[in-house]
Amino acid sequence: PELRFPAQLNCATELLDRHVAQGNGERVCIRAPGLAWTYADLAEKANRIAHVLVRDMGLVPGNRVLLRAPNNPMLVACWFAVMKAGGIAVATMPLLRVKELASIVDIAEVTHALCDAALADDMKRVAEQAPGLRHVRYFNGTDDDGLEADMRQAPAQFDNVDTAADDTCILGFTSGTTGVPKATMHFHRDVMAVCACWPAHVLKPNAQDVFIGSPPLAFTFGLGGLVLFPMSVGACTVLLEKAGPQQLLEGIRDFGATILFTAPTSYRALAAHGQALRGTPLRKCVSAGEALPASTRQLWKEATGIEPIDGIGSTEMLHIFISHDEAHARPGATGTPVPGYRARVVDAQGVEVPPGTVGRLAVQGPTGCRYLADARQREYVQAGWNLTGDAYLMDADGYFHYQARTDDMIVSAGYNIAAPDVEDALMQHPAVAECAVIGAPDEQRGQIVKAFVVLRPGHAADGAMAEALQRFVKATVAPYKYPRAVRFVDSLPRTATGKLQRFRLHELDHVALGRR
Ligand code: 3UK
Repeated sequence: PELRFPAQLNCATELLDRHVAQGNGERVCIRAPGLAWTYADLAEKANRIAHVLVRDMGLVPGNRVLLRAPNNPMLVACWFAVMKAGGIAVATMPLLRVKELASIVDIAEVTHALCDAALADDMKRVAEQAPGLRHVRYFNGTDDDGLEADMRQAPAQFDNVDTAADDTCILGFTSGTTGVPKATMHFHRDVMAVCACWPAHVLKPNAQDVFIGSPPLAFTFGLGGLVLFPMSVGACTVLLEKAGPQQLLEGIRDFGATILFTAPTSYRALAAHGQALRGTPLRKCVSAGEALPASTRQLWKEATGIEPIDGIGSTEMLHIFISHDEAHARPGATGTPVPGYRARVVDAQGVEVPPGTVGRLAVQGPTGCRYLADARQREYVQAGWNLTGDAYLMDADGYFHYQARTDDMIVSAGYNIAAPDVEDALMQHPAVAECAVIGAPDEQRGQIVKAFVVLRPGHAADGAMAEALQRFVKATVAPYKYPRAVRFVDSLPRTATGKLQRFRLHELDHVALGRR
């Protein structure tokens, strides 16, 4: 489909004010424990905050506004206020601390901040050492000089800034499992483009749906799944400040959620509550952030009767670009390009490889990578194609199968081994709760497959277990893929977005061996 947008476009007008203008202002937009806001409520709050930003905090279009809160309704109101005022939202994960925040403020040249009072300590320390960050307001606190006090003095109506469709409105920081953080720029039209692609063609939600999930709104997976997509169809979203398996389960039950967004790890943990979930109206389950192993897909289907929808997206592309609907699920495959996007697998020179061959994933579509002043732009975008850093193969039917991050392919004694293949095999063993596989340096073989395993309660982490797991992998996948080393750990290192940090396992491996 060809996407056309008018030259002037403000995504707040389209996603929020449109519902009020069309007479749907009384529909419930956001729910949270003990709270329900209609579209009209959210619009009014966003209008008042926009006035505070412009009138009290001196915001001008193009200023970067740091947003900081757990997933809650005020964060959404602040996000739309920034859009309305023509600012650029720089949302930050609640888990980040002073050092990371300071580097984001620096890279994004942040001048304004709206922050949840619960996260004020770190924010104050960052503001003290950042001379350019002049205006900070706190919300959800008990102080009577917080953002809410200013909002009461502000008008309930706001004239949205007449932004150009290609004005930047989001600076999304990559969750980055390694390296210095990069900011990705997205325009108002990019926000509308992702709403017109994956949800319209794959998820197909309706105004009666109730969305719920775990990804932080500072992660574009969460922003899309829990704000943009529900609002693009006039549906309701449930925001949970803490969204572990238990809170998700309760949230789905209490709010009657119908669409769930979370990551594979969370599906594995939630599967234990399949019986309870079968009694809820839950009907669609979206997995992204990491590959969904075939074994996890199977586990979830058996537990709940629901076929999960996998989708690969990235901060650079803003949202999901390869996925499948329930009728086209293939175990072990991410799916086919989302209508609007093209994808192919290329070699090191950028030449397309034949079906069945592992290579680098290249995608293009209405959204794409624009790093803010970063040399890595030339690595991600080559000849108009976005190279996501993932190794994939396309089968004869055009389905894309995830292999590994390009730099996570293991080469052992000449064999190419994709770590996720071994992880999927290990995860099918009943004693394994979570696992991660890396290529550990080895004199003889170059690399050996090494597995870090978290056992389920009641299993002994001993040599017999290690051998049992090795035998199990040999019997499940090609025997040369079996982990020659197995190490038992209590938990796996993950980023704020729940991604496995394989580089930390490499570090752990070095320390354990006394190297470095
Ligand atoms: C990996 C996947 C296999 C892959 C994201 C949906 O994850 C998101 O963005 P990030 O920038 O990371 C991007 C990288 O994560 N990945 C994500 N989803 C999958 N690998 N199967 C998947 N389904 O390496 C990709 O390059 O943190 C996901 C929507 C918006 C997002 N920002």
